[in-house]
Amino acid sequence: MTVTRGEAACYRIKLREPWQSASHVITTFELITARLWTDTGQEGVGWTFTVGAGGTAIAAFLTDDLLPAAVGADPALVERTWQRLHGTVRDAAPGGLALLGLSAVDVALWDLKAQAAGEPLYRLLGGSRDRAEAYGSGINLNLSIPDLLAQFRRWKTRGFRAFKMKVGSDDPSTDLERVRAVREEIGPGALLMLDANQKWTAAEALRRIRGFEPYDPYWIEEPLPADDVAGHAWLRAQARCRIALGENLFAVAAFNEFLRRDAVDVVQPDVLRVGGITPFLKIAHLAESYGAPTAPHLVLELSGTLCCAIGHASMIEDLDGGTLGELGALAEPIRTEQGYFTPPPRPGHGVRFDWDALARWRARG
Ligand code: SMN
Ligand code: MG
Repeated sequence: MTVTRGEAACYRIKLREPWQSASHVITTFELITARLWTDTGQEGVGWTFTVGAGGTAIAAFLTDDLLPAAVGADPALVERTWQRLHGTVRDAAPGGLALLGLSAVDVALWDLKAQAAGEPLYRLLGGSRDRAEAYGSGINLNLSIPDLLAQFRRWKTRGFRAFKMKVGSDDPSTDLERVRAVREEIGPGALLMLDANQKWTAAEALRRIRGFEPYDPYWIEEPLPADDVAGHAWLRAQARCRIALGENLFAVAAFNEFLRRDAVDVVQPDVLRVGGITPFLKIAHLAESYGAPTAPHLVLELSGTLCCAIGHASMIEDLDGGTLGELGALAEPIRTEQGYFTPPPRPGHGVRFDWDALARWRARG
């Protein structure tokens, strides 16, 4: 099987409601797709995303550089192709937009490889389990307490037992009031994760975490700037609370540094940021060797498949309004049931886009 042609597009999907964290106000979800066709008539589909900027540049990078370089590739040799394409993008941009583009191509290649094998992708990648546990997640710092509690009640109705909310309000007492109200709503047994999106200094984070302790957070996510290894190591030792991070790390070596220096408990690689499935698996296996579980960032439809592949998985994130189905991008819905994701039973990753519905959001390609 040989790749004969590729095509990229960027879709700028306007959100119905803005998403707000301690470091974002997001109004547009950019979906960038990469489609590969083969001499055997197969189509492999990959994608990446941004939360508002850079999408058209990624599509241009794909169209002008990455997709032409992928033509002629044999999807069975995905590691070889990844290394070659990484060589193409490495000097132009170490990480960042280039790696997001490479992620889309890598996912399309794995989709083709699994189709050729006639297997759902999770089986080809390791096949550790048949379903993955998910948590309800909201980029919800802007919601009033009644609206926040309504969101949690919707998640409870859908069968979730684990939840994530944003913290990092300017006034610490605002955060405490919100977390207290949520803990009362979900009860003592449910898992509650708190995400600060890099807002604090180490000293401030320690003060804030002490305040959250009565509400028993399961993990604190990105309390400090994403690349501060020493700060996270210090905080983890002081706070005795699980630290989760990784959505803003790009290289396998960066994950190793956090693990090696005891600076993280739960790693959160984003498969569509780190360069695709090929490096994602290396990160997950590396983390396992340190005893750290992997809780993939976002991308429910693919993160679920990956958690069903790897040995030491935590949970996947079901972002309220942020799954491809909720964004109106899918021809066949993929959603969690009773807090669990089950991989689509067809060969490949099984994610089918609704190209006609997407057309109205088209920005470039
Ligand atoms: C998040 C922030 C910004 C975009 C997407 C997701 C968030 C999360 O940190 O972990 O869901
Ligand atoms: Mg986060």
